[in-house]
Amino acid sequence: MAKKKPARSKSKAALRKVVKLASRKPASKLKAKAPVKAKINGHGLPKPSSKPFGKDGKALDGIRILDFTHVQSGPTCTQLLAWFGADVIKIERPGVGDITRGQLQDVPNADSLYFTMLNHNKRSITLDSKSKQGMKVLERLVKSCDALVENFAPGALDRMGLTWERIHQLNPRIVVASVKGFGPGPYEECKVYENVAQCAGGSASTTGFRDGPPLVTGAQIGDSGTGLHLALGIVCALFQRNRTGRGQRVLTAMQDGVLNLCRVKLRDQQRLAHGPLTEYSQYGENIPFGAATPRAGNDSGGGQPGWILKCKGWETDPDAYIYFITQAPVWEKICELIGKPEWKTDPDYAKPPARLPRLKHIFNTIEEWTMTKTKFEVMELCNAVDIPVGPILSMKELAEEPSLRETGTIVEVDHPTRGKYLSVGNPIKLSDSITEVTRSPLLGEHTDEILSKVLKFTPAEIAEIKASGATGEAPKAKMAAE
Ligand code: CAO
Repeated sequence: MAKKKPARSKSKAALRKVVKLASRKPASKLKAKAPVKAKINGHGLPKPSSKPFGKDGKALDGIRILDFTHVQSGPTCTQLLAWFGADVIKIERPGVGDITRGQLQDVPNADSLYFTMLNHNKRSITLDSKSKQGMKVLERLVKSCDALVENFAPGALDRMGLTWERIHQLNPRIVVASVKGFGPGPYEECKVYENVAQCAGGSASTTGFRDGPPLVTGAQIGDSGTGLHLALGIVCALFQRNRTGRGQRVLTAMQDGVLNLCRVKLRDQQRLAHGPLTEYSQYGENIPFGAATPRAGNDSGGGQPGWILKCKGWETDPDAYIYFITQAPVWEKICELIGKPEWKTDPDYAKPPARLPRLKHIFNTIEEWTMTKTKFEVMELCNAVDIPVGPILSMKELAEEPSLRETGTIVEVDHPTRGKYLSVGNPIKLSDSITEVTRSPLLGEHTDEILSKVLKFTPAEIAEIKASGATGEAPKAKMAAE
């Protein structure tokens, strides 16, 4: 039997073509043999756009997301993808929608800020995924999307009939991305909300004061933090798909996401085996360490001691405080500023190890100085000499901060039923993919256009889908006839 010639690898052929193109020279210079580059970064890419930055579309143009998310973690992820230009189609249960539409409502009969601030730039279709016609629409969506994103309770997608195997069979190129509370293990079946994740991921046990109970933080590291992790996973999976041609599953467990953000506390857990954590104020207070990383109050998580100090007005303003870091290289400047020049040479204060056992006294002394100034005055005086400090900014102050408006980090959005409101815009700025924040969709606002324009159902098919009640209450005449 004749030996079959091995098929030439596609990637090798593509590479050869690129190398050929890269080494193409004007005819006048073709005499000398052009050097062949083995592999160049960005091979296979089109030539750099000549359009001005910000005028050549968006990073994720052409990517369509089947957004089966609700509450906060999943919607955070899909909102980011939408801000980068993906066409995000949010599927919501007819008549109800994402439960957050009606949670913490401040304006009667209008979508809540909880919902509107997590669902910008998306389209909404109402669909009962448990009905026959609903599943027909859903399957067509699966076939036409690049990623399905969901954060249902464990097993819910499977119970709908959308197992990974089924989805992959319908569309082998689709990425299926999920947020779950826990990864595989003893808790994988559990439903999880933000604070559960903060507690299970190591944040609560390391937050708060040593002599008080564990604390949850206001930052939504379990929900929004995990949504951020998931978005990166999806973009990576889409990137890998460019090479492999196939989709894959992406899982981010909220416990894992929180633990990732608490990385420095696992660092400290291991350091405990080699002695006390000298940068923790507990050390300076001669309080022995236990078996686990303790809560450290407002101690800095890094190698430079820090603490929150009162500023002028603290008696009446709950946010008149500043975070003060005694960074070693600027210690002498700190001593000058607070009126303690003798500390520069005093062996009890001059070097960082000498300061560690007396941090409480040091911060009390610095506080005597900060209390004579507003947090903004401290900020100005310290930054002028490179001393890192952080004013405790209230949400009111942030909402009114002009520079955040200018960068689009705080945006004002108009909404047909609730009017104007403030939101946090895209915190990730790309110079060639500029984010415009548009309002969240009303429930089912885009059902018709998605059925006809995206999924190309015929008018007769759309009538059949609607009459079945799969997209909402079925038309009355039809219902009566059934
Ligand atoms: N049509 C028909 N049914 C639908 C539907 C639709 N369009 N959309 C959702 N459903 C159904 C689901 O199929 C599920 O039904 P079954 O339980 O019968 O399979 C049901 O609605 C409820 O889904 P759920 O269990 O996910 O919702 P819940 O309110 O009970 O739980 C939550 C909410 C967040 C605890 C759970 O979804 C979860 O643990 N998610 C993973 C972790 C996560 O993301 N948590 C963060 C939430 S933000 O704080």
